[in-house]
Amino acid sequence: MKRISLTRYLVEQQRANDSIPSQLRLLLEVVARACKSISQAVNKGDLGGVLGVAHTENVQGEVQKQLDIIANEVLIEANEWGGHLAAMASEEMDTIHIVPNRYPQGEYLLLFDPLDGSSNIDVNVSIGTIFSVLKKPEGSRGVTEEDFLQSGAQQVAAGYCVYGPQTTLVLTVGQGVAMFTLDREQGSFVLTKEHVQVPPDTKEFAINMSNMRHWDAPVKRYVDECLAGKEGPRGKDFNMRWIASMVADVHRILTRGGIFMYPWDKREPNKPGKLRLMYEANPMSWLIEQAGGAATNGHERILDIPATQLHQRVSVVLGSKNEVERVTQYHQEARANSSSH
Ligand code: P6P
Repeated sequence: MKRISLTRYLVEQQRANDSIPSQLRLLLEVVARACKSISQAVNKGDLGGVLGVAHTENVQGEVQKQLDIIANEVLIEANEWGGHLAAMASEEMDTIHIVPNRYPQGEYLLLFDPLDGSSNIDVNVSIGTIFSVLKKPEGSRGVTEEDFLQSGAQQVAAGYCVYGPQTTLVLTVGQGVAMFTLDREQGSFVLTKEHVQVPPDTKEFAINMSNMRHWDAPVKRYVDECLAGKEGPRGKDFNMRWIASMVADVHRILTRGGIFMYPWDKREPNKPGKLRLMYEANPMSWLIEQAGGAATNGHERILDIPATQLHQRVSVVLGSKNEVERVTQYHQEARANSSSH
């Protein structure tokens, strides 16, 4: 494969598929540059004096790490002057950030989790930035939070940047998934994989096992069958991984297959799940689907779930298609049984 830069890839995609209007290409290059800056701050670690907590809380009531706030500011500052965005939304901000009047407003909306996996920052485990791009609804004057409340199927671009042994940007604009590795000598992202495909079957599941006693029956059934291995109903042994960084777990699945689950559990019955729909589940689900995998909340396709709140949460089951379909089928069987009693 040609080792071409992100810029050349986007220009050639534009020429081939007309799927990347120049304003969207500009936006994606700005986001990539912001991820490069975040990577440098993350890589400094203690040397940069940016580890540890910031003694503030975000809208989720989670203690913020200094790097959470730094990453959020890098993305805001990088994106507000370019004229391609109308507004931004972030896990770290209560409400949307409208592009200030001193800059021209564009037609795109950018949503992001600036640094996902924060519990791993201080222990030098992979973390990442997740982003999603929507178009501002036609004809709406100004921009409001309601403009962001679109289903994941409306995304025009989605991706993440994983800050691990390599810094890798993973992106889709609806023409499949491509991966770009940061060449630190050049200071540019270089195409290292394209037409990424998730194997439809897997022997590797990812879930936080410490929550087992709180799971709903279909999830318990699925995991019990994996643990039963060769002698059990699946007739094969399974391996388990849980990095507690969605970006790292999804990157592994895009690279070698697997199933990732953060399901509803009975600890907080009114909370549909832990992960956020708009800037975690939707972008990751589109990437997985674009790579031939599947993503549901146990019952329905995540990308079809209506958005009602900016920070709404959702149950997530995503990865190798045949395994996601099995878990979803177990949920449907359980629902059918409960309604027939
Ligand atoms: P737990 C990180 O905080 C995150 O939002 C995802 O990146 C990750 O998959 C999940 O939460 C980890 O949650 O409960 O295992 O710490």
